[in-house]
This record gives sequence, C-alpha cells and structure tokens, in this order.
Amino acid sequence: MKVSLKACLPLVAGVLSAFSMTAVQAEEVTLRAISSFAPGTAFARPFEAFVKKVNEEGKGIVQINYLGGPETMPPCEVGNAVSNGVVDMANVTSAFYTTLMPWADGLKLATVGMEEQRSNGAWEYINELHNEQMNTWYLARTGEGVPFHLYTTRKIDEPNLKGMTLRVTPVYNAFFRALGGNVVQTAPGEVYTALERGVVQGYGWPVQGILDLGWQDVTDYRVDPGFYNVDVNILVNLDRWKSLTDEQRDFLTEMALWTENFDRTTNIEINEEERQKQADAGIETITFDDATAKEYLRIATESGWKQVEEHAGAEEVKKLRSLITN
Ligand code: 173
Repeated sequence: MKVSLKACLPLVAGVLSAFSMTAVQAEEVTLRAISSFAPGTAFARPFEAFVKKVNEEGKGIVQINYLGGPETMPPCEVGNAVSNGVVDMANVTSAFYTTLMPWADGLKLATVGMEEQRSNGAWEYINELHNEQMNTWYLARTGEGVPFHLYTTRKIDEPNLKGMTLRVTPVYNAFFRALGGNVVQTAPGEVYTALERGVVQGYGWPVQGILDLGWQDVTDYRVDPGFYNVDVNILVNLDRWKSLTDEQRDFLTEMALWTENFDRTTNIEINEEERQKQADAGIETITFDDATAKEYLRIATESGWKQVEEHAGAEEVKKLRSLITN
C-alpha cells in the first residue's frame, strides 16, 4: 500500500512518444501538456480552463495538446517529465516534485496571494529556483484560497492523532506527525482503497474535490479549520519556453494571469459549495474551539516551515519566507 513519491513507477515512454513533435516548427506551436490530477476533477479544472482559453485565443500563436492525467502518467512522474522535456507543460502540485526540489512544498505556506507575489518579487524568486533546480518556467499558480483539511473515519475530540495512521503527501507529512499520527505516503489514486481496507483512518486533502473522487463513501469527518493554501502550478519545460518567440511567451503569460485571477475569484464560492456537498453526502464537521484551533494552526505552520528548513539553505528559506508570508 505504501506508494512512495520517491519511488514512482517508470515513465510510460511508449505512450508518450506517440505525441512527440516533429522538428519542423510552424509559426503556431503546439505544446504537449499533462496533468497530475484526474481530468474533470477539482485541481484539473483551472488548468483545463487555461487550456481552453489558450486554444480559443491562441490560434496561429500557441495551442495546447492536453494528453491527460494520472491514467496517462503517474502523478509523481509529472515533475520529471516536464523537467526533462518528455512533456512541454504540466499541471502539478509542488508536493509531487519534492524529489527534484525538496523545499518546494513550502509554497503551500504562502499567506501572500499571487497578485502580491507577482509584484513583490516572490514570483521572480520562485521562478528563478524552478529555472535553476528543475529546468522549468513557473508560469502560474492555481489553488489560492483553497485550504487543506484532515479527513477521518474516527471521531476525534482534540488534535491528537496518536494511534491513527493517516495518508499523506509532503503537504501534510510534518503536521500530522507533529500531532502524533503515523503516516503513509500515497498518490491520490490509492486513497479510496486505503480507507476501504482500513489501512488508514484518515487523510489529508483540500476542501475541494472529495465528491469528484467518490471519497465521501469512505469518509466520516472533516476536521475544521483548514490549513495552508493549495498550490497547483503550471510549469513549462525551460528549453521549450526559451524556444518560443516573445509573442508566444507574452501570450502564455497573459493567459496565466487570467487563470490566476479567474481561479482566485471563483475559489471562495467553490469552497462553500464543496462544504455544502460534503455535508449533504453525510460528512460531519469536527470543529475545534478557538483556542484549540489557534494551537492547531500554529503547529501546522511551525512543522511545515521546519520541514522546508530541513531541505533548503537557511538563506533560501529566509528569503522565501519573507516574500510569501506577511
Ligand atoms: O495528494 C495530495 O493530497 C496533495 O498533496 C494535493 C496537493 C494539492 C492539491 C490537491 C492535493
């Protein structure tokens, strides 16, 4: 059951080579893109809106050939694929590419929104690190304003996970351990079975997407408050990015800004709808009192930064933290 994000399945190269571009490049370029989230589900949707808009407005400039999601490539391979150019573009959360950039899951700790990150130098710095450490261009971040939650099959009265095993990714790893839980790391595709078989008694996931994945059938409680902020990023292979014309790059940047804005302004409403859908599906909410909630969030933030500090230089962490938190 334990599927380490560090030991992913080998790449399905045969499937993907069928999509390879020929060397001849027309004025209009087609970028091959992959998503680490299942098509049509919560964290594929902003990317799909981006693809649709690019393909509608980018005729004669740039088109995107959306190859699919985890059915095409394991989520934890997506970072490698965009880094080495097997695909040109990826919709992927940093938690799935920590093997390439171990500090990257620190992006979830941002309390500053993308609009400000684009104006205060944060985006430039994060982009620079993606360029240097992963050979990618940090085109856009979606998920702003979407918190993560702990979901369980057991009722808990306090933030104490002793005796429980929780499904994690690097997003929740340090936090759930700090609360006394045992953890097992899996890709999203393993969560349903792990719960069904009782291998785990809970998991981390954002407020959005539970019903898309059918997990309401194996989930009894959502613990409030939520913590952190989702980061699902649109990355472009850096060599491919450099091969584009200024017009093509400017167009994609414009589309990226549209996507970030569209995503930010719709998330508040979607979060609310999702909470309602969870309640309608029988998922009960466990809400801590104010003092407990405050301590819960303090532990989340402290353990989260500690995990980032273990993987990045002190100066890098200091700079990142000063740019993405207020
Ligand atoms: O798989 C996960 O729980 C995870 O890390 C994640 C990150 C961003 C959005 C959705 C899930």
